Amino acid sequence: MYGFFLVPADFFGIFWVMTMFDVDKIRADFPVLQEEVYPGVPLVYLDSAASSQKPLVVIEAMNEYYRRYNANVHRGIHRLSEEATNAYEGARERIARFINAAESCEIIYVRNATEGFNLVAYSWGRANIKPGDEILLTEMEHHANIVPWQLLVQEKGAVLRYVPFNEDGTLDLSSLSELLTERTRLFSFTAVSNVFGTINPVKQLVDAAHAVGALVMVDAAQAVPHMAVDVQAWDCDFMAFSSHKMCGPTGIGVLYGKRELLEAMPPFMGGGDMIRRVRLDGSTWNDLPWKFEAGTPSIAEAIGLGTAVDYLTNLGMDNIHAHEQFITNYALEALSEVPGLKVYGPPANQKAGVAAFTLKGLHPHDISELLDKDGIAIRAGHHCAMPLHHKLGLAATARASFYLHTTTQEIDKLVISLHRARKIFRL
Ligand code: 7TS
Repeated sequence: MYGFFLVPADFFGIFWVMTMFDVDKIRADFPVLQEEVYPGVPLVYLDSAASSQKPLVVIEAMNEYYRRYNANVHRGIHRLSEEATNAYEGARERIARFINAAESCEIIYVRNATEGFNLVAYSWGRANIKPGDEILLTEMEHHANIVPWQLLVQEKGAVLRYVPFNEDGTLDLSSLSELLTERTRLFSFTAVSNVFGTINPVKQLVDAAHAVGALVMVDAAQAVPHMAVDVQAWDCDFMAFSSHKMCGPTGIGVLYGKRELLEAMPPFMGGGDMIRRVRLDGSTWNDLPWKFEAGTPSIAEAIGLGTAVDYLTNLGMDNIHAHEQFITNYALEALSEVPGLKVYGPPANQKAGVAAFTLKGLHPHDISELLDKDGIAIRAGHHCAMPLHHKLGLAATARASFYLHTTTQEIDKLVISLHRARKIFRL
């Protein structure tokens, strides 16, 4: 009798997500999700970790700029240029609010997260890193958060160290106090792994780094699109992310930096817009953020990113995160029923919407090719995380990744298609 009142532990969470978050309505916002990949085969897009799809409002905001007020920014004193400048700078204000930056001058437009890391490595790194200094990374980083530091330490005679990860794809923090010392100048790590999906304890790591006097850079490429991020709560010194993974266009990303650090840093690239005064024998620099934005910037793209931020804000980042947790939980359970399939990374409650997996007897590229015949887009390869795969003894994994528009029906299609792939290969 009492059983009547028993409900699954996550029932209310699921009920809440289903009622508050109208996925069908959201899907209607994305033109590409209405497409068929092959005749009669609708698109099942499970590759948002590589690049997200764009809602119509973002596409139209960029179109509108080109159609109605296309002009360069910060230059002409004419109406179009003023309107373009207002839209470009207005987007910066909304991005600052979105990640709770203290001031909008702490938002530097860059090309992508990769450029954010390179900017800090070249500008801050070359001014501050000396022989014997240490930079701490983790073994689960994307190449964008490894290679710029390798270039820097080679040039400076400095040292790179890495926090290892456990078998379950969480960071092994048992040796953190040996790795993070007074020699550490910077600890740069990802908030969310693009392979394991692990959500790392950012605040704890920031505090540990600050305790030894090191600065912190957070790779938020897989975090900002999927959950509420507050740079002041994290107290990170730098943070980078890409627009194209958060419903915005390619060609633009953000480097966040604390004002006093950015002010003390030399320019990254020289040219127009980043200067205050140029003489033949030398130049002085513009104020933040323009000191780091040399040349004509990606204007339409900044406007598109601003609109993407509005779109995500209206839906609510906590709602998006809750939906993705629900989908990830569903996906991990469904995938566990495919014989020979192994998902890498921690359980769903510690993980963002990423499921990297191998299927015994099938190469990840073959999996991806077979799934494509059913309209299912996943990624196969090392996902720009070769050191992570090397440690696992793998050359590649297949990876399905989820976003605000992913449905349980799409996960069911993925599982049916994987069963079909096993049959074709007589596994
Ligand atoms: N950091 C993380 C954690 C990422 O996942 C990526 C891109 C980057 C940095 C670099 O972003 P970009 O926009 O500068 O290229 N990750 C992926 C991926 O997982 N599959 O394709 C790109």
